[in-house]
Amino acid sequence: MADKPVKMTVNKAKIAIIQGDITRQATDAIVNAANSSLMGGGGVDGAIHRAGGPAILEECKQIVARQGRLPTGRAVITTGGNLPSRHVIHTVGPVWHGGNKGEEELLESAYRESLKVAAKNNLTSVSFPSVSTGAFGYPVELAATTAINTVLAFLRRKETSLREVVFVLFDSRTYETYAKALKEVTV
Ligand code: AR6
Repeated sequence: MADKPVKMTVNKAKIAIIQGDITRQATDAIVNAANSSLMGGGGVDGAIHRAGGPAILEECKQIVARQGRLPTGRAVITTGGNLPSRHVIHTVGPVWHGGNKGEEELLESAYRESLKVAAKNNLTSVSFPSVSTGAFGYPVELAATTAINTVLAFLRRKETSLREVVFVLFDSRTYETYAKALKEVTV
């Protein structure tokens, strides 16, 4: 099951769900589940900075010097450094506080703003990790539904440069949860 990609087409774009390491993805951009400091961290953030090298952090520092910390739900783009993807889109998902602190809207915003940045830069393909469901504690089932619905709504609303959106899930439980969520919207 885990090696069979789950796919769906919307407008001219394809959505795919795969299990793997996002730092190995060769889409135009990969999305980083960062924090507001943009100074790196653990989880997927740490993996991206390790694999991409110092050029990414350099650009993050310049962004923070220019515009301050990145608010939750927003996104910025940098080089991909040594990664196979040319760019990294850094977004900040919400910390889970039980669900009554605007978490869902903030998670929607993180995905939507990342897609907007990708489209604005004329990118054709972008990969997402499961934003907020690691250190930030967002329940995976809820996050998967919100992530997929937000991407679908964005792609349905208007045609953009985007032709491929890939969710790259690290562990099998997260992969299965996203695959189920995509299959549920298909029917
Ligand atoms: N490829 C794909 N997914 C990955 C990878 C990878 N190489 N490594 C981890 N994941 P997290 P968050 C998955 O904690 O919850 C950082 O310290 C992981 O298994 O990376 O948004 C930041 O600096 C999980 O499913 O991000 C922030 O401070 C998912 O990525 C904070 O953590 C997200 O887990 C952000 O927390």
